[in-house]
Amino acid sequence: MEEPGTVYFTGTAGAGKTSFVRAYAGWMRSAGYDVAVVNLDPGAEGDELAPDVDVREWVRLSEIEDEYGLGPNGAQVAAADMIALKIFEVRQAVQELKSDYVLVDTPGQVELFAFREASRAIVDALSGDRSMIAFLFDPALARTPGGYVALLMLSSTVEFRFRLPMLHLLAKSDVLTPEQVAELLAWSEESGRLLEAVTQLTPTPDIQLSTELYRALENLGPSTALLPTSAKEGVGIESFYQACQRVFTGGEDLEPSHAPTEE
Ligand SMILES: Nc1nc2c(ncn2[C@@H]2O[C@H](COP(=O)(O)OP(=O)(O)OP(=O)(O)O)[C@@H](O)[C@H]2O)c(=O)[nH]1
Ligand SMILES: [Mg+2]
Repeated sequence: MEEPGTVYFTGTAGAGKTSFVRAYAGWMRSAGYDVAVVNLDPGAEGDELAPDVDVREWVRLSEIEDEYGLGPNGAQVAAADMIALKIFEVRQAVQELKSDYVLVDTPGQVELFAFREASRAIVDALSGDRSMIAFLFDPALARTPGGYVALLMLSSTVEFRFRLPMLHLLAKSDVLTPEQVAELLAWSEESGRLLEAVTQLTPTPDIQLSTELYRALENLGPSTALLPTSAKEGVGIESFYQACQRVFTGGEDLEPSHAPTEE
């Protein structure tokens, strides 16, 4: 059997990861795709995601906080180590579903997820050859040039840590005006537009640092264009699917008989 196409959804706390996974899984299912949703966030509250495999069955943040007297961040660190110890059970649960696609919602604190060795062990165990990361840009952070550069740095760090192909999504694009969305797209697509914005709009004391950071990113090579999405309004979902397909199969559909409907 061909390996499933696995997508990890990451981004800063509250960027919209869980909402997007939910909306995307709903769209995929209604289009006839066989998809499994995995919750890797031991601190997730609520069950609106309705994951098929839920790491909270093995490790729950609230229980770790109580048992070890830890705060939320200390508990997240301990939880990542505990999940790593259980990861082969989690992997077996995912494999038993035999799904064509696996969508993985990750913990809110991206820095805890990205920097811990345990997370790398977790991602390594769950990833086959067809795995990628979707990094969600929170519009509240992305709309200033300095914030946008900072998110690019963060996404590059995540890409560097996990060494998987990455797509950049602009989450919650419905909270921005069309002009603001167009400006962010220009920053992501047109060489020099972001630098221009950084030098023109950043408060003077921050210009040099933002410019240097921008240049460091530029030296790493071109980054992927930003894809505007909205879980709330169902924007960009099909485009995201197509972008994933290009990463997984060079554009081929896994199930041509289940062609998705137009957005
Ligand atoms: N307007 C709008 N709000 C959204 C959208 N997606 C998510 N939100 C809101 O943004 C907040 C955070 O959404 P989540 O999906 O929980 O984000 P998350 O990244 O999973 O959050 P953590 O796991 O806590 O880091 C919630 O109040 C959502 O209702 C969207 O497309 N548009
Ligand atoms: Mg979440």
